Amino acid sequence: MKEFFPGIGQIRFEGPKTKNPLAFRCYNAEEKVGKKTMAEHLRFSVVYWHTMKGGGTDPFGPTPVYDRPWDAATDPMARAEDTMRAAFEFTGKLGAPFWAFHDRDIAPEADTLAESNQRLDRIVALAKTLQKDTGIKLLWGTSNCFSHARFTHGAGTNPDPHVFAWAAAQIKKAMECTKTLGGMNYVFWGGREGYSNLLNTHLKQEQDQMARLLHMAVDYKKKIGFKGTLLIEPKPKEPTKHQYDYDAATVLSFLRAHDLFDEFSLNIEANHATLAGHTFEHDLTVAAAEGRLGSIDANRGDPLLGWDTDQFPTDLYSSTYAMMVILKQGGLKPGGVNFDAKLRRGSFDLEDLFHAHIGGMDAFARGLKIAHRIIEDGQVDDFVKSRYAGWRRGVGKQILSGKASFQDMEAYVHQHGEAAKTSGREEWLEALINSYL
Ligand code: XLS
Ligand code: NI
Ligand code: NI
Repeated sequence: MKEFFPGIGQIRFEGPKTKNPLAFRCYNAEEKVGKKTMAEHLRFSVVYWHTMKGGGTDPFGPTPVYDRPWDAATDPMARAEDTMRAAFEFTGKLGAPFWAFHDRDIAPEADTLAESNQRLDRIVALAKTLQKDTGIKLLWGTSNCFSHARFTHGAGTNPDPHVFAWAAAQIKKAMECTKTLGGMNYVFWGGREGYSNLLNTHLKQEQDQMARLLHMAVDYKKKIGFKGTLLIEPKPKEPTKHQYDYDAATVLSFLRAHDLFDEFSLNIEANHATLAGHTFEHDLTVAAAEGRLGSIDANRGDPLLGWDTDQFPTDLYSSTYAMMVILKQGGLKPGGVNFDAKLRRGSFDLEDLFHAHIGGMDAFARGLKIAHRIIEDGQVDDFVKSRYAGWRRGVGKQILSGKASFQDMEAYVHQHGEAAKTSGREEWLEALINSYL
């Protein structure tokens, strides 16, 4: 069989001292951290769209800069099959246990829905065989309802129900494909589900439409017996000026308002959280606080560039804070750490793909180990626990039980006078985190 990454073998753990750029320094799949192995904690996933289909293009250079050997065939379906084989070769050599795709990444769209679906069936059959041969599993599937011209004004939120029907039909098929491949989750990212100008937009109507689309998805999931988790991936903007699934808090309240709360979890992406003016750990914490953190898209933005740069995650603070939230909720399963990340335009070699994923996996493996130690040592948690101690006794307990009134509070203040000043100890805590790095 044709090899797409000749000269690159299985990537192995060689430890922190290795000089080999094609080896892991920290990620050691079988090594235990607490009760689980690193592989079980992290559940790494490779994305098809950036890793296999990315060309290094940008708005000033729409022609691809990357030459990929799997793009050589002239027939689009032969190219799609080569790409799928290359994806499994790459993911296998990297040692990542999962992958993720959009319908239109794996099979190019044809002139009619029927033909497009036939193309998908052909490629999904190949993917199923490759999954069986390699043991690599599908973390999630999704539908691209944002690239085609018909989706210019949105998919589920389009002013034209004809376009809504297209989105629903595409999602129906993508969910079937995900089920066929044993996918553990199905993701909704609302690419153009938002608006660019309120003057031409009926905001309430569009949000009601979106809720209908999600209800249809829930109904269809139940109808076909798809067992995966439905995930919504918040993002505040880009490509629209304002996206309706702005951030974790917005999506959670949308789900509640539309009677969808029990049916969905969230897929939190680092660069989307920062675009929303939050930190990654903020949105993870908001989702986890409601028991709704399902999976993560691991990447990072660039503070000097104001868009979704989707760079590979290499920041140890960020991976440590993220893993603290994830460990405290008992892991991500059936979700995982999905590298929704791309190479920079100038990183066009095939090796760059390995370097990038290895770097991201090592950053999360280190984050995992550091977070585990921070939690085991307990100093941070003890501090937080003691900070809120007043709520576990006396008047605090009474307030939380719902038994206290404004009059009781007034009487309490009359009796106890001024409250004591207590330091929040932020500088000590930040220095403490550094001592674990
Ligand atoms: C784009 C999103 C997208 C989703 C899947 O910004 O991150 O890649 O993860 O549609
Ligand atoms: Ni993104
Ligand atoms: Ni994403």
